[in-house]
Amino acid sequence: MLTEDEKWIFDLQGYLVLRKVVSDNDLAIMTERSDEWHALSDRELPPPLRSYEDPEKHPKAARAILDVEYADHVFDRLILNREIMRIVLALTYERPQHLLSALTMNTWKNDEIGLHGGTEGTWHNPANDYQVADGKIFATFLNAAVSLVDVPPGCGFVCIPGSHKSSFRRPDYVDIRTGPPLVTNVPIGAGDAVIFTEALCHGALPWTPKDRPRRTVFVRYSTSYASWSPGVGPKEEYRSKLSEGVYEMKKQAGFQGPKKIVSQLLEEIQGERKIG
Ligand SMILES: O=C(O)CCC(=O)C(=O)O
Repeated sequence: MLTEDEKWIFDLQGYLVLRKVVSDNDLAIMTERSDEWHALSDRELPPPLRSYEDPEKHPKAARAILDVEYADHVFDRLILNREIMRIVLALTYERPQHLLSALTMNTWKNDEIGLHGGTEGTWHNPANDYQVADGKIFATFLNAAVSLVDVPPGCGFVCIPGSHKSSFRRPDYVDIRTGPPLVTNVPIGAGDAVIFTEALCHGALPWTPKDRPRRTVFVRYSTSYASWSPGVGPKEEYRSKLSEGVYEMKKQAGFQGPKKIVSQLLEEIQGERKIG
């Protein structure tokens, strides 16, 4: 499902850039929803939406609104986006679980996001693992950062390419502003996605445009049997708000056989590829 070039790039860098994974129509709906919900306080959000950190208590933190897939089908659809799935299915050996989607807004007033992740001290962590064997890549915790806006150079996602394989402690003087060749900024366009292993050391430069915010949907997946956090899964009381496929994608499952939705996706993606 990954091309040989994509395998080479992902293994070398720890991330891939996917161009135009979201249609203009879905982009417009997501942007409208983002502006609508980010204008509300946490108390006013339609349940089960909530912020990762309450903006009243953490006014400088970029606000991430969680569980948006329960409130608009456009975010449910994004979880099973075929281009993202093509990569996630391959990297999890076809045993994925959707963990969390976060509709995030960064303005010029928000704090930067320091470097975090990386394998320093967490090598052999099964919940955030990275391995290569038999010509295949295996990663147990993935993040697809789908941008709803054009991100200019010097803003947004940064990472240390290759750090997902590092075995040594990062020196304290290396930070988000260190720049190339160590720290790479990945500016992308509206509708593009950066998909990365959370084992990659990454962060974000401050958003500088004052006339518009950065809007991103971070869609996180793990393997369905070695999950990053306990107790994640679909919210049963809101089950009717999800498509059947997303409901199943959110469930924990063993490694013995693929989920029904995974078999369907594989058939569709491989079928599309053959026809294409
Ligand atoms: O804002 C960004 O691009 C970085 C986000 C991040 O660090 C994360 O989702 O783990």
